[in-house]
Amino acid sequence: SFKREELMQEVQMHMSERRFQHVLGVEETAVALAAKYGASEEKASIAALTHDYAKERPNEEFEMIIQRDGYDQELLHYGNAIWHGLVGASMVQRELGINDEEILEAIRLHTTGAAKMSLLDKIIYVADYIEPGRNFPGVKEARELALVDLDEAVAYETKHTLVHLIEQEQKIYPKTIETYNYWVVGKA
Ligand code: DGI
Ligand code: FE
Ligand code: FE
Ligand code: FE
Repeated sequence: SFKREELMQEVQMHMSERRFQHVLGVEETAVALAAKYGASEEKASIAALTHDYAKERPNEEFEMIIQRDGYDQELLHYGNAIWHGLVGASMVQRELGINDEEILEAIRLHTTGAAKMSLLDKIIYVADYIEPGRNFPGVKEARELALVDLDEAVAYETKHTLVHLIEQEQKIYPKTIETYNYWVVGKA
């Protein structure tokens, strides 16, 4: 069975104290959402604890893995924001021995979302956005939506993240657009 303390220690060693506190906030939030919406609380805990595991790895390491492991080479035009989940999931698998495909997929999708998301994917995506340490205009509305309708919370987060990225003239990853088209514009 799942050794939470061991996993926490391993994660803590790979990041700043500030980021580790974020991870613990995501875990608390994800487990609560799992209980509310009927997902596995254990999977929510593991996915939350590991979702930002790779966030402090050097760019060179991501670039090496993207070139070595058959990822779309277009990924090289992005950066840590996109790599730490999508590519980071492979580091979680290799280094922490987590082989549960539902958990790995939730880690892969936690930054960009996707049109097709499992309940666990949505929980991690939303928990990352609303954990107690987050403090930005709109977080209160996002927290309220998450308690009422998880899909509405996904849509809210997606729209507001995209607006923010465009205001900053950041490069938009195609998966982020896919998420917006599906969850904000329409599921038809
Ligand atoms: O890792 P966290 O800070 O907890 O949160 P995250 O993984 O959800 O997001 C990391 C960053 O990625 C955040 O600043 C928003 C940004 N992001 C999300 N979608 C895109 C993106 N950045 C770019 N350039 N393009 C995207 O499509
Ligand atoms: Fe992240
Ligand atoms: Fe996020
Ligand atoms: Fe995070």
